[in-house]
Amino acid sequence: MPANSSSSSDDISRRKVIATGAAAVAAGVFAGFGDSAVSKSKRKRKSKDNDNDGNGTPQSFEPFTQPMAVPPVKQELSIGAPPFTPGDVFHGIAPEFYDRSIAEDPSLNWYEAHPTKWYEMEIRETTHEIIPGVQTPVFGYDGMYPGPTFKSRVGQPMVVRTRNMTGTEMSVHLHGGHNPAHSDGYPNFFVLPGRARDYFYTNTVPLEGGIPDFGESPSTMWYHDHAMDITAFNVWAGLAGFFLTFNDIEMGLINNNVIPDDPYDIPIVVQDRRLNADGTLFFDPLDHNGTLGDLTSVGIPAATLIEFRDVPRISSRTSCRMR
Ligand SMILES: [Cu+2]
Repeated sequence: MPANSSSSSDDISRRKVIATGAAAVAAGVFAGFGDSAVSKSKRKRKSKDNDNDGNGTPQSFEPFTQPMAVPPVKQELSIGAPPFTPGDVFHGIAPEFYDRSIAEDPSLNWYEAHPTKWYEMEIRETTHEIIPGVQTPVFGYDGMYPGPTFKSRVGQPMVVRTRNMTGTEMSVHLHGGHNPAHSDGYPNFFVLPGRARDYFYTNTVPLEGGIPDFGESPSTMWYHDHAMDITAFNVWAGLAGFFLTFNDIEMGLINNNVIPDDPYDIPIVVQDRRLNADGTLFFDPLDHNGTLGDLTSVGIPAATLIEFRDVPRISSRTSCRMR
């Protein structure tokens, strides 16, 4: 917890505010939430503000009835020649894009070896069946929940033009990446509603004591929202996806059929969620202990079934708020 986080007495007074019926107003002012169907879900509150009040997700369903939805691999627009003018958007592009020697050990010389991969991604509102037959308003990278899986190779830079089609400010953080500040998803380095930012991912090798540290460069990473004050809700509402980085050794093993590639390399995310009676996401923005879900899912939907017989390789991530 940050040093300036609320004390328990603050917490109590906040709960009194809720008890007096000002909760919806407080929640709206609290983080400048947008007026979307997704955002409205966090103003819906139970009669009690305690997550553990026993009023869990009211819908019933039979588990293990749905095939698991595997997020598709994100396809690039082009490799090498840019399909758009880099930086020609409201939020621009990192200066490191133009002077790559400050983003990478020049002796590695990867930027000439591996031409830039170019992508475009939209953050959109959509609905998703977390419970079969129940349409839940969510946010989605490319309108998907979870987002598409990026596959990259160590040393090959990427530019992801990310446009925010929602009414809420967003910031995309590549968790585990070593990236320029402009592209790192700092909480107030927003992608404002209707605007776009060119995220420049160097996929570089960090220097440890001046020496390239290859240890963590090939990695199972994930990208997720990181916007100031509303990260928890935005991730809860669907903004997370895989970002897998491979190096030459791993790619050699794949190419020699030692370890599997698509469709047998399956990233699995474990998430918890909780729904209101109308199918919207339950969320309590004033509970700084976090919102706990009572639906635990491997991938989404919650009634997921996956056949392991043909799946010898699983990448996993937990994306729960309190774990
Ligand atoms: Cu993170």
